[in-house]
Amino acid sequence: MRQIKLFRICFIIAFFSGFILTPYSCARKEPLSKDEKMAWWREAKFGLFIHWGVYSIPAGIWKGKEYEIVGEWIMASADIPREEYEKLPPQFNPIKYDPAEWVRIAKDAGMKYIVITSKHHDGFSMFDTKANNYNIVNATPYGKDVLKALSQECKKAGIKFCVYYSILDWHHPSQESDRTKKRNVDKYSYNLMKEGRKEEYVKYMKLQLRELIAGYEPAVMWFDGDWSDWWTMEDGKEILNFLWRLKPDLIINDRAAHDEEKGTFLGDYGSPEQHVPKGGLDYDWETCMTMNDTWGFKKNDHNWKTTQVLVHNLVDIASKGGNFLLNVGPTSEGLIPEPSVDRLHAIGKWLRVNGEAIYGTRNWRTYKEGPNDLITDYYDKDKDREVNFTAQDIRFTTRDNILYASCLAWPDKEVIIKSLGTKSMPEAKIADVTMLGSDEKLEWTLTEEGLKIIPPKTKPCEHAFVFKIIFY
Ligand code: JFZ
Repeated sequence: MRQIKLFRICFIIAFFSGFILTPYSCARKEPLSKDEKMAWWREAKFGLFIHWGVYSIPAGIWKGKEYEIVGEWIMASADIPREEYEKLPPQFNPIKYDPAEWVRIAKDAGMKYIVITSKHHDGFSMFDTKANNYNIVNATPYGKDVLKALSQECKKAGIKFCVYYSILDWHHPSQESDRTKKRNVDKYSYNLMKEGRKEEYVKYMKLQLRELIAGYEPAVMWFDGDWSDWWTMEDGKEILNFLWRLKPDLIINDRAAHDEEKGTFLGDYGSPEQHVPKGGLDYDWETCMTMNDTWGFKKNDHNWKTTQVLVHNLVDIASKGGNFLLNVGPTSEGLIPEPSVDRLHAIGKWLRVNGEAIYGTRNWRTYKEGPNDLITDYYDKDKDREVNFTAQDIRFTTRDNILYASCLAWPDKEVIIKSLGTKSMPEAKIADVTMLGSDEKLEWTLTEEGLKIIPPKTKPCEHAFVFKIIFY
């Protein structure tokens, strides 16, 4: 009797709560708006790119010869036959891999998301896949799913886990290198699709993408290698829709479906590489960049950008409304190179003082003031990467009624922010001016020429110095 009564009460609660919850559950079925979907990504601003695969074993050198181009391209640059490249996985045993440590390094750097290569152009899968045996679990002595471990650590740490996936595939039997192309790299860059085998490859891709979505719940799918002739805009569109049916809130970059000539793309954001677009872009974008001259580990690449250059890039990118995806190439043992770790730590130190000028900010009416610009790309290895910025070189970001003005050099005398002069911005009513990380009360006056600020006596940090200007 008592049981029946309890049952009846439960039933009544369940019945009425159904009524109460219905409107909410219906609301949840509404498709996410682009703004809702992109909210975390726009807020995040700074992420870690990881290029890791069996190419970290040769590390830029094949049969004693050193190759100029990026480490993850060694199969192409050294023109290594498949059977020979297949000897690498049995040597891949990253016993020092510590995913918790990698996540700690990213977090310490102030990064909010991690994008790791699940399969690069060499076709080797760094995750547990049933699509073939050419993967970390089945083909290496290590035998463990490195992506799974990283995704779990990211979840624990509150960092968004994201994956890179290459459409171009040098190992899949459906594709072959174009032997008519002269340079080794070109032979592979635009693979040919064997007659009648595209369907088989798309099926393979879909199986892998489904595995990635189901097993790793990536927040971003970072495609690459869509430039071969046999891959069309239509193919890209189909893949994007396939993914969004599986995971509606998945953010996808522009590299599964883009039209180089028309400058159009399908997907959520643009992915400029190794440079920061001059005035920014009028859609969501993320610059990906290396710290030295390679994505995948190269033993002899010691051409590291300084922390200062990297902080300046971060500030410049934020001032133009973009995100910064900064790369590391771990070794075949599973270690992130020390020079990378040092720089990441130093950027984190800067962000702990100045993070509020970066995270969750937008670009302001103008992104900069002052004479100098960042160098526009980093392909030229011999070019000096350091720009001699002055304290007049300022980058702006904004949130609510706050304007952040970052000086790219230490201002040892009065700073004049011209964009805020009563002539150029008569409506500006300033309530307060401080410098992030400094307790010193600042003297400031608003004049026709600009906002004049006497900087604090002591530097609160290095590399870039942020005035926080609060408007009424
Ligand atoms: C691609 C990859 O080939 C490279 O290995 C790395 O993963 C990087 C992040 O992305 O690099 C490209 C892609 C496109 C061009 C140049 C390099 N491009 O269009 O000139």
